[in-house]
Amino acid sequence: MFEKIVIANRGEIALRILRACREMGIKTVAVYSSADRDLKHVRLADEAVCIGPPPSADSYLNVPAIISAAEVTDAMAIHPGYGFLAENADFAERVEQSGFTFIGPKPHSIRTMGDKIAAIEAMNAAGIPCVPGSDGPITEDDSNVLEVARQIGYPVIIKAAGGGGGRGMRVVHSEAALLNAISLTRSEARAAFSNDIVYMEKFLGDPRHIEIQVLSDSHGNAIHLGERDCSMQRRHQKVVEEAPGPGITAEQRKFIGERCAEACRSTGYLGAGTFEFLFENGEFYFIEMNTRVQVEHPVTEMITGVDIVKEQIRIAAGEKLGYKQEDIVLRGHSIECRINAEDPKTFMPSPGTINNYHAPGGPGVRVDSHIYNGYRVPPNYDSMIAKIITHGDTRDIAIARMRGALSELVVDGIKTNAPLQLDILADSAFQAGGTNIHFLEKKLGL
Ligand code: MV4
Repeated sequence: MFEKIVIANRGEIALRILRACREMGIKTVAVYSSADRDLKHVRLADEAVCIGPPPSADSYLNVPAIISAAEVTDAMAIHPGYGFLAENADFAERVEQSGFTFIGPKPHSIRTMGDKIAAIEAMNAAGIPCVPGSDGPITEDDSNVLEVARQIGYPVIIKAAGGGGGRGMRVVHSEAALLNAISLTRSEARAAFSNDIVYMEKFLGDPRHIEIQVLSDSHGNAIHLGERDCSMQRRHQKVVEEAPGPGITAEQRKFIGERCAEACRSTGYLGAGTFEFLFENGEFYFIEMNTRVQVEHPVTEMITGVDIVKEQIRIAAGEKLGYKQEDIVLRGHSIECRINAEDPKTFMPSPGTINNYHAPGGPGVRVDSHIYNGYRVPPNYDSMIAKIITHGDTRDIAIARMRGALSELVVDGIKTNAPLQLDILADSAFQAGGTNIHFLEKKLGL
């Protein structure tokens, strides 16, 4: 096992990784920007190294600074968390070339999944159901492109191979609009991702976003931990997540979960990963794979009892998975609400000093947060300041516990989206379960 790990991230996930390390007897090195000297995990870490000024590009994305922090502290591995360098294949490669272990998949897997066309091709080959589409890049042969779209049937969606997470997409409703839409998406993709390769899929009108969590070790063992429903989102930012997915049957879970685990085995995937699907009319359609630990991993931890971050570290150290598929038994229901430092109506960021903080508690309530009384939320980074996670034997109990937890939460001095979260939880459609990806934007009148 590693003796010392560099935590190449900030905020709640850095603290989450530190807690896993502490339990495992691993020493920690925090790397932080000059805006983040007062982060909770920086104080708790065994060592801390300042890696640059506040802008992410000069600190949390500064590859040489992070690798030298590992060198000067004599660490053995680097955990990237989520965001920042977590899905940067070149970073993973340079970490390994410098003699450290990257806690995540091999650079090849990260690179394949970063190219959305290569990802779909690999997943098709591995037996994962995908959205009907162009099966590769859209060509320059316009008559062929029109024929491909006719075969798929309108509406179709044009996506950038270098995009993902909702960036670089355009829906096309008719043949008359197709070629122009492709040109526009190409130009935008060229500017945004320096890659103008685009592909086409059937556009699904009102799907849910269901994702499967997997763990895969270096000894050929892979398991799935069931699904999460992340449909409650606004502008591709998830707001509420839950596990299991309302209405997903044990048979559907086994069908898609086993295919994902088998895809991990056949592609030599290493570590934690998430297969993202659109789910419509009882069918799963693969769209992307995330090769990192995700923000919403706690809901899966709550219903499975598996510590996903500890498993990531154990797998990276070459240990065998601590679980077989039959060991994974789902218990109860879990919901996560992301608490952001933002205006609940305008969604404008609301950085500043938290002068009074009371965390909720009680049975089935977990709070993953780095904030404390007197903490100043810097304006430079993502506005998420806490995740409230509840668990109960039933979805109704998890919802009741979340409504209680949100009403107990006090964060004075800045605005938060807690009022929006309470509105969502009070909504009868949310309470019924199974709302789709458009529900929240419609509710907000967008
Ligand atoms: C789609 C789609 C409908 N049909 N693909 C957006 C994020 C990116 N991961 C894929 N996205 C979508 N792909 C087809 N063929 C609708 C979306 C989409 C979406 C997906 C998941 C969660 C929220 C979303 C919000 C808007 C659109």
